[in-house]
Amino acid sequence: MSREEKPIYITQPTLPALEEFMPYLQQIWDNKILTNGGPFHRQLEQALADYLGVKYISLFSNGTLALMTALQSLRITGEVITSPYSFVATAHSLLWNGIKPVFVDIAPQTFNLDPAKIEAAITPQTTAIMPVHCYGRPCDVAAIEEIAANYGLKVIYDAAHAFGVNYQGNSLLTHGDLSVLSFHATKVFNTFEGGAIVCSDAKTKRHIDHLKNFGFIDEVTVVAAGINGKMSEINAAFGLLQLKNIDAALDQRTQVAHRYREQLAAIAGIDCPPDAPDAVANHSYFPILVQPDYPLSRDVLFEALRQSGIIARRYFYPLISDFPMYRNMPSAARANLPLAGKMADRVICLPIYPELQAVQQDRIVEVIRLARSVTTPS
Ligand code: T4K
Repeated sequence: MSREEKPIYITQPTLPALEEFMPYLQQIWDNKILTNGGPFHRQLEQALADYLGVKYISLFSNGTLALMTALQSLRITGEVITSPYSFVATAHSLLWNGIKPVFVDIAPQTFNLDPAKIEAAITPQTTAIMPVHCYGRPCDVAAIEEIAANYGLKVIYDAAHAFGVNYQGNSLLTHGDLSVLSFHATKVFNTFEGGAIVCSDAKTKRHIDHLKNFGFIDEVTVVAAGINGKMSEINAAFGLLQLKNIDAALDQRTQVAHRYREQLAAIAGIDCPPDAPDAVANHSYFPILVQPDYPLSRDVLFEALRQSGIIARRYFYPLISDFPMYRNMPSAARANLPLAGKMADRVICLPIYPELQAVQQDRIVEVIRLARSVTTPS
């Protein structure tokens, strides 16, 4: 990396001009409602439900608390089938609820739970499936829902990556009992920190809203052991402003993704998994697979990128099931998760975000092209 070249991170949050946010702050300062379901909170819930094409949304202070509350709201206990190929929050939300995660392998094309392997993992203790739409790529929702119906299981999608993804003509978030979003700084749509639960009926939303506010239904009545998961007015106001620019941001991501595809197609040993059929992608991540016919290993290429100031990430390596709190579980054995293991060992997520410039992309692709001649450090 030359001295004038800045590092390129896997992502950079899209931010509006600061002046545009000032009027929102002024309103908060004027009315002094900072949290607990204020006007911006209510507006953002409605605006997001409209934008995403879903019935109900409950905002949260982050995606992890939303996942934990989603499990509480459906009274999930015992064992839950989930993917090892995800961010740790997926399985941590289960452990924090005293639920045992049962890891099932992923399918080759989707990076998501392989429905063909789910049934074998169901036991009398299984109460739910928590699949992940990894990188925003749709799970095989039809197959998962059929299994859930046959066995009387709930389905909670970890849709942290799936903001704005459409599948077969509808929002991907309409599938399952609940879907959970993250609005973290690194996500397609961010409110600094934030998250949400999507549901399809008013009663469930009411219950979730009680749970995220300590279980209060009025000043003197607590109906459940709830938690504090509320989004603040600053985050909600920021979300409203962000929503104005989201379509442009998604378009820019699409252009970045197309450019990578065109340029990387010529490099042997680098595979770009195709976008899912029937889906309008959000290009939240751009995973490449470093295959055995590429001259360097994944980790050597990853290092070469770092040395050139390109801070790509190996999402999702290590697998969740390899972390200490999970690795002794029988379902965590690598032999049970061959495909997830293979992907975790081969994947690199390249930088992708709306402001990523063509020259920066050229620089990234050039490193991948030239790294072929880099000698492996001993
Ligand atoms: N489920 C799934 C499937 C998830 O992927 C996640 C979160 C969750 C659930 C939980 O949702 P939240 O509770 O987070 O709402 C990041 C994010 O922290 C995490 O939200 C995300 N998944 C995960 C995939 O990625 P790190 O540890 O890799 O982030 P970090 O801090 O290294 O940031 C990555 C890069 O982004 C930095 O190198 C620079 C850039 N960046 C980051 C931040 C925080 C910025 O430019 N500005 C920033 O403010 O986990």
